[in-house]
Amino acid sequence: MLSFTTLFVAASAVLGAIAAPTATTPEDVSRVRKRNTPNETGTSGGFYYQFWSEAGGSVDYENGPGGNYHVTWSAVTDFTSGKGWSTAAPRNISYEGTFVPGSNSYLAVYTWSQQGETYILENFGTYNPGSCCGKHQGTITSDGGTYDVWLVDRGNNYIQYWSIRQEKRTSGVVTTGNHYNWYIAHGLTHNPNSAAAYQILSTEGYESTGSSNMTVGEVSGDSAPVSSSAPASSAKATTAAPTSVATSTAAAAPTSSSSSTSDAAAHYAQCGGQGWKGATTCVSPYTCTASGVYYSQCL
Ligand SMILES: *[C@@H]1O[C@H](CO)[C@@H](O)[C@H](O)[C@H]1NC(C)=O
Ligand SMILES: *[C@@H]1O[C@H](CO)[C@@H](O)[C@H](O)[C@H]1NC(C)=O
Ligand SMILES: CC(=O)N[C@H]1CO[C@H](CO)[C@@H](O)[C@@H]1O
Repeated sequence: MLSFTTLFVAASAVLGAIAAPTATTPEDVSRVRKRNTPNETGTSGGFYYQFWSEAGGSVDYENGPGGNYHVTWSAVTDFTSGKGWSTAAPRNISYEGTFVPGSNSYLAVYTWSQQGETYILENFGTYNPGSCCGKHQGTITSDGGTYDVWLVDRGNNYIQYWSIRQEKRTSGVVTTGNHYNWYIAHGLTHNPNSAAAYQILSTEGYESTGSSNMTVGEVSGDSAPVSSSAPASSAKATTAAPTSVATSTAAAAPTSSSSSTSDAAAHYAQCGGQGWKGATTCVSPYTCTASGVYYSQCL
């Protein structure tokens, strides 16, 4: 860990000096579309996961328990990875963890389709993808923040919508319907709810070095929340270029902190509301907080 940190600091110093011109080069359409053939996909801890990497640099992706995944990368060309669902919906998605983005990396609720992509960007590195080549569409106020909405036309009718949160964060709830409804009302040609091949909390690195350890979940107003207590089937995908630095994963199975608390609801999970029959207490240190007659949540 120490050597990785040292390496990361050194690498980001170098990238900081030289990365600006290349980081603003948008990915071409053919590269983006290739994401439809993920190098690895499957189910882990009750969630769909997706890992895709273009050759170049090294990436080490590992599924953890429940909605957890962990990824480290070094001088990659481009990769996307993360956990979520194999179809998109206007879900309320919770996430929390650590994100060390380096120069150009994205932490986003991400959908992919043949017609385009949507990024609800919660955090990113020194490079803001909206600054490159998009058209500003307006702003969305949601989940305690303000998002700048950008449309990026990749050509051949391949459209990206980006919601870029002004207040970067590494945990919270994303009310995706607020974004998708806005996009559709403003002329998005593909409806992510029906067109997307998957919807994940994505950690993406593009010509950068960094690390991310995230846990995703779903907050639902009318059904039991997805809990992250299921024991993990730990799957691991690694790509490495010849010159890559070995990023060893100690692969210590994370302790399942929520499995012993089946009577208490997890962070962000529902814990009350009219008609609610599930847990009404929260795991420490969270408090059951009412946000209306129909819904209380562990915050
Ligand atoms: C998402 O949260 C909003 C309130 O923030 C609620 O109105 C809506 O019903 C929720 N949607 C789902 C699918 O749980
Ligand atoms: C990811 O974070 C969780 C929660 O802090 C921790 O238990 C787990 O060990 C971490 N995983 C890795 C691979 O560092
Ligand atoms: C590491 C690896 O095998 N990466 C491949 C993932 O799939 C893309 C095509 O979608 C290839 O270009 C990469 O080489």
